[in-house]
Formats: sequence, structure tokens, C-alpha cells
Amino acid sequence: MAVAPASLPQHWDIFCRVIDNHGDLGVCWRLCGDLAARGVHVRLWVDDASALAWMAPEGHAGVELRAWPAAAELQGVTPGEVVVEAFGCELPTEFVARMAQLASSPRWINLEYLSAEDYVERSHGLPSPQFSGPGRGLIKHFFYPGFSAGTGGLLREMDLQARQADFNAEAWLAGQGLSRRPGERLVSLFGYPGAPAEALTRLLADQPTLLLACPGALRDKLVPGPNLRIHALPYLSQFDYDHLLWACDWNFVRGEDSFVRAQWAGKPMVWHIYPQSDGAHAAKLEAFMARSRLPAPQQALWRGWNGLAPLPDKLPYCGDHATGWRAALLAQGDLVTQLAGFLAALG
Ligand code: TRH
Repeated sequence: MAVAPASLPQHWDIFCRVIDNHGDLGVCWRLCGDLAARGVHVRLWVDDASALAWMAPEGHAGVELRAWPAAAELQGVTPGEVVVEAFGCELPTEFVARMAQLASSPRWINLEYLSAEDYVERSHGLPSPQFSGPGRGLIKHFFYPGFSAGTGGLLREMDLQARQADFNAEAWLAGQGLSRRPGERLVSLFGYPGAPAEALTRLLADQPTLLLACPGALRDKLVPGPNLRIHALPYLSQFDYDHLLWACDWNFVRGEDSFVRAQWAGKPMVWHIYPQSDGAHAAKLEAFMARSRLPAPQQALWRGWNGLAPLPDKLPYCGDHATGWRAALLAQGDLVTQLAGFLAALG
């Protein structure tokens, strides 16, 4: 059951720093939009909002976009009842000082990165009392999204399932100037440049395929084949990126937000995990594959796509794993509902 709008605190401040790529802002914008759709007023403070020009060209009535503030710009600003520090981005000192000065302290939430690893359940909800500095006396809490009951769940808007039920793939494709030939498989591609691009031609060669390639260095490395048409997409809005995932038979996704959205699409997918220099991404990939009980042939494909094993020769049959996993995720509370419950329990 999604949280009723009235039971949410009404004013939120969300802070986001764009480290690289689009996931930090992508996740924050989804959170903002979800909160605003539930009647909340959100201020999104971000150091580089440029990607919103394509990600969310129409903005959102309930979301006030603010540049990352210099100390002087915070004079006269009163923090909202909830302050979200996305991915440990470090709030401006002056803002923290203002939080501490309020008679009723705002709730301070550090929204963490998504992982299926066991530490998430151990760390979710932990407090971090501030014993010194401008926030002395405040308590920051760590909030972990995740895939199991002991975590904060996944972002899922209240109208997501209704939108999906109303979606007409062929009409949407036509609106984008795209049409699939009879018998053609439709595949979307969003990945990092390190993916084995040439091998993709071999992988998709068993059946006529239209590959819809999102912007990025990876697609410059693609090689068309006799059975493979390649179409270069522009950056879509987040709204239309969802439609792309719903329209395709297979989705290659990456990072965090497109990975989650592909799970909601309920179609066979391949995850290109954000590569970390210390190799930590391999354990993260294995943890998700184990938690979602991904069938062995797909596990081999995912390892191959991530450079952790040879890439298989063709896309495996997936049965109904994707729809079953989606159904399992739908059974857990969405992130905003869980966050509302967490805040309410704090008092
Ligand atoms: O861009 P990413 O690689 O972001 C990454 C990950 O979040 C990673 O975990 C993080 O550590 C790193 O950034 C800093 O992939 P992700 O998470 O899928 O974000 C892409 C966003 O862009 C997502 O919100 C979907 C959106 N998008 C569109 O709106 N339109 C598009 O056409 C495309 C391709 C993406």
C-alpha cells in the first residue's frame, strides 16, 4: 500500500552532487517527482542541473530547482522538515548550522547507493549522531534502497503500474519515428564504453534485430551485421526512457536508475554494473544475481557483458524470470512509502 500523501512531511530539501554520469541526478529527480506527486513541496539543490534539460524538460510543478548554494545564499532559508543528503554528498555547512538552530530539528537522511549485498540490511536505518561541528546535536540516518524486506525498497511511483497497463508499444515507437520489421527483435542499449561492443553483433546475430542505442561512447563502437539494424537514439526524457524499456524485448541497462527501471519493465535484461577500480563491482553483481535467482544462462551473459567471463554466443531463453522478479519486487513497499514509515517511527 503506497503512503497516503497527507502522512508525509510537507517540505523536503534534497541535495545532489553530480559525480559523473547521470545516475546521481537521475535517482534524485525520480525521488523528487515521486514526492511531488504525493503533494510534497521539494527543493532540489544540485551542483549541475544541465542533464535535466533532457531528463525532465518539463520539470515538475512541486519541485523547486535550486543551484548548489554558497553560504551567503542560505541567509533567510529555513530547512524543510526532511533533508536528504543523496549518496553522502555532504550538505553545505551553513545549511547544517541552520538545521541545528531550528527548535524542531529536521530529519536528516543520507540516501545510499543501491546494492543487493548483505551489508545493506545490516546498515539500513542506522543513526549517526553528530557530536561536533555545525550540526552538533543532530542525528543523520542512513537509508538504503534494496531488494529485500530489511531495506528501504525501490523508487516506484504510485501510477507506474497504471501507466504500464495503458502503454501501447507500437504507437509509442511510431511517435519516435521507429517501426519494427515483421519478426524483428527490439533491443535497447545503454552501457559503459568498456562493454564488448563488437561481440554484441555476434550475440544478436541469431535473429533479425533492431538495436536502439542510447547516447554514449559505447554506441560509437557498435558494428551492424546482416541481421542487425542499429538506430542511434537521442537522449530521451526519463518518462520516455521508461517507454523505451517497456517497448523492447530485451534491455541492456547500466548503473543504478536504468537498472531499476528495467526491472519494473519486466523484460529480459542485461545489467552493465558501474565499474569500480578496486573490482568491488564483481561482488555487487554476484549479490544481485543470487538475490534475484537469475537463471544460470543469464548469469553467464551478465558476467560476459561485464568482462568477468567470456560472452556467450547468443541471448539465452529467459522464461518468465523477469516478470516473476518484477512481481516479487511489487510485493514490497516502494521507497517513498518506506521512508515515510521510517520518518514516522523516528517520531
Ligand atoms: O548514468 P549512469 O551510469 O549513472 C551512474 C550510476 O548511477 C552509478 O551507480 C553511479 O555510481 C554513477 O552514476 C555515479 O546510469 P543510471 O544510474 O542508469 O543513470 C542514468 C539516468 O539517465 C537514469 O535516470 C535514466 C536517465 N536516462 C534518461 O532519462 N534518458 C535517456 O535517454 C537515458 C539513456 C538515460
